Amino acid sequence: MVEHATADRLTGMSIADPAPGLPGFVHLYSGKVRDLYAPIGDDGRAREDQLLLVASDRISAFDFVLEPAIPDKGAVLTQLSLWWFEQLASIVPNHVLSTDVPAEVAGRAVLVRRLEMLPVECVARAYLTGGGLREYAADGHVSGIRLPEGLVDGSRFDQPIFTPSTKAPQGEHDEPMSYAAVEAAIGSGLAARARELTTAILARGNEIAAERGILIADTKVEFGVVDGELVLADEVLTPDSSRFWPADQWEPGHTQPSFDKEFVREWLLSPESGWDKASGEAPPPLPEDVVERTRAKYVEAYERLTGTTFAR
Ligand code: Q0Z
Repeated sequence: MVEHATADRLTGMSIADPAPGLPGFVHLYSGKVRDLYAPIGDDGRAREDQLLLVASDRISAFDFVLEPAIPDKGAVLTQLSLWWFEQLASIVPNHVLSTDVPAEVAGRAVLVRRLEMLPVECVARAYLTGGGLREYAADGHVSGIRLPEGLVDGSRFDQPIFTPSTKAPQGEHDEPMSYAAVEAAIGSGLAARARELTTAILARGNEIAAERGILIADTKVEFGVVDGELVLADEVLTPDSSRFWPADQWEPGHTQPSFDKEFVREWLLSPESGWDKASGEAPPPLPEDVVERTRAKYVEAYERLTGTTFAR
């Protein structure tokens, strides 16, 4: 088989393969922008205790995966997530085993401990926006938490709130979950710990990011369970798992510009793109300058947060 294409079963035509085969690994699953593999063990079978998480350069917006890819996005997000795991190590242990990965995915893949994952998306919000804002507008509550009157899009909470959601199958949207439903799903002890850790991760993340001119409006984290204790898994505090906002443009009362996808969304919604969001059609390919400026935003987020240069 060729490396970056695969034959279509019916037509025999070559089609783009978003998750090429990796020697020594079995492909398990691909999300919109990431791919999951299992290493093949000495016995020639897929290991059940480890996973390889591979971040691609693909970018999504308005629920579409766009073309072309953003060069280095996968490496920037992987390196940022690894940096955050270190920053958070005194708060929570994590799933990372090794960054020694095949050359094809160097810098954008991590070998991790395969865990029993909580069947809950653990979301914390430090600012009101998105789905939280929609819930608040309906009845003044978010995830069952009564909030003060008069909040607007972009308002900051005194402290992050826990707003868990269901893990929807691919192609469907996560639904808000009450705290009682989380307790019923995983038990009250793990629910309390998940709430405590998720909000602590966002609070600490914002302490660090604020010094570097970035606000983290909200974030989604995933936990596994080892010996009854929570272990932080997946990716953490990246622009794909969180809303990053430029601090100097924060102005409650309207939608805040997205740190990373601002140029992409602006161009797609502009007349220049010729795309009608309501049409249901796939968006047109991004122009080179939008790709380049978007790449620069990911690199800027990485460099501002970590205080180090991103080496390609
Ligand atoms: C993460 C995902 C994808 C990357 C499963 N340590 C773990 N143990 C068990 N399962 C997971 C993890 Cl991180 C796990 N995902 C989400 C999908 C690429 C991550 F396609 N799914």
